[in-house]
Amino acid sequence: MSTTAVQQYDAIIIGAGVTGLYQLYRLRELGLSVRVIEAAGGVGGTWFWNRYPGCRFDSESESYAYSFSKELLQEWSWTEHYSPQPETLRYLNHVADKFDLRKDIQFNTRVRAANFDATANCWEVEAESGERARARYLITALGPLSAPMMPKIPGMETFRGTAFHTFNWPADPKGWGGADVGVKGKRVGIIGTGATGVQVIQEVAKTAGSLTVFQRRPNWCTPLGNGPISAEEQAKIKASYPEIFAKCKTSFASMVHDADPRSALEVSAEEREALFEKLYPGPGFSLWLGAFGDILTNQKANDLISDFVARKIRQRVKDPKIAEKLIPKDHGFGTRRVPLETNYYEVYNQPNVTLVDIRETPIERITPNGVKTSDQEYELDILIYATGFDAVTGAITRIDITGEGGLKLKDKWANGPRSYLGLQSAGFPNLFTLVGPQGNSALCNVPRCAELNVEWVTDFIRHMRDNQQTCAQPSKAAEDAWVDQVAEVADATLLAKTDSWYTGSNVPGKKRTFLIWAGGNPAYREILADVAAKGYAGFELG
Ligand code: NA7
Repeated sequence: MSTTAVQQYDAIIIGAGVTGLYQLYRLRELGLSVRVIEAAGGVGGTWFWNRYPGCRFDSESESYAYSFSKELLQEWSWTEHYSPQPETLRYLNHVADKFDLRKDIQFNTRVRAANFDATANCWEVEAESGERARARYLITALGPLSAPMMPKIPGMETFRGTAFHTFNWPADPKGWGGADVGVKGKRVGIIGTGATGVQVIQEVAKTAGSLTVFQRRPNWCTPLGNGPISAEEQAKIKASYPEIFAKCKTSFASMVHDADPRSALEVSAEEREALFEKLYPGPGFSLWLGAFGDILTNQKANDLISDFVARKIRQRVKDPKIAEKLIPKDHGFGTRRVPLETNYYEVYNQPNVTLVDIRETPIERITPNGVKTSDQEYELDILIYATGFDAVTGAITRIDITGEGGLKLKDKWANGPRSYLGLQSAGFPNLFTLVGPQGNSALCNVPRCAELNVEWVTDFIRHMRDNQQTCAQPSKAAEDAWVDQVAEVADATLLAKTDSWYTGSNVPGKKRTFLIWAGGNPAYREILADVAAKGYAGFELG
């Protein structure tokens, strides 16, 4: 972007993470002039920011790789089955270099606003610096979890130690990971026990003098089953990429795990227990995605698996009182995102770790010295907020997006997002929201659903060009029907009944609504293909 002349492009992509990089590659291939605008100082999105110790994939590394380049697949060797953040960031930088993507990316530039100019049929994007640029197509590639959320606790600004959100963990100036913030021997507090908290707690507990975990609600965590990839496994992975990606295409969450099609209620207790035992150690989401198909739709089936995982927690945590605090009582297994772990529960057997249940003894304020609950003050040197994100919609609505007739996207979405296919919203022509709300973004192995989104949008833009069309937006009827369908599909699951970031209920004041397509990726893929085959049915093209 420029402060002098307003630069014009065919497409502007916001975000240079996994999705944005691939969209840039595809649109450039199509011959479009493209500008990617990125707030960070480098590529990588979620992997650029989340540099906290313990941050790693919950997807199998090989299933997370970009699938579009055979050469890339063969030259890159993942070292662990669940890649740690520094390696993933190195991978994404390798991709950016290999395909010469950086030349079209403007870093350190945060988009403040985007306005649709109906007369010129184009979007004008404005950065926080005041710089502007214009393009026919505006594509958000912001990721579902990129708007970090700090809690509002009285006194936060008075804390004299070091405090930050996990998303903003300081970078190691000499490497791809996080800086050593001096946890060793120190008094550390962590607020939050979601997937992030569970990862960082295990690492910090290794060296902290004392670690106090402030838990509001526990989650059901299961073993990751990580390990190094041997030379033999590496060769096998590289020889079987087509099968790996084919498998992902047919699985619910675009992962290598497939649910057992039987009901948990139709098999004997012994058979059920044997399957749970087999899947519990991992790898990855084996138990969540590989157990019986009805555990996320049938309360009785869910009770059985929840009871199994509760027993595992009781076995692993020595103090029965602490074990009970770590067992969720307000939701069943898998109805919120399952954090994966290696020794999470054993951490609470360590003498340097304290679990504070803040529903029993709420945090009253942050003091200059630490955290004051209704029970006592915990003195801390470092306070880590693992408090999550304004997920799925937050990163989009934080940008002041104005469509036709002055319509603001955040006003339109005030009662929940409204889109067609998760990709466009009526009144916002030529704005595409990749891995956005009501799409397949977050119940998915992100690169797989990102590739699906990117390839579909690229084909759509090609179709428009080939048909001399310059403007696309969904009809109101198509959008209304999709909003209803997303709700209906979600309502058939136990996930919609549970408070989580999937429903937006983790954000104070956010309208509770299921934010993502919960019908699985094979169905979503089919719907997208069908819409395209019918000449982009449901879209108004002009
Ligand atoms: P999550 O899963 O939203 O977890 C956030 C955690 O922070 C969770 O335990 C929250 O408790 C807790 N939290 C949030 N606000 C507060 C306040 N105000 N006080 C105390 N505790 C609070 O975010 P993550 O970053 O762990 O994971 C997000 C996704 O990233 C994850 O699912 C993966 O897909 C990757 P709560 O449960 O709301 O009671």
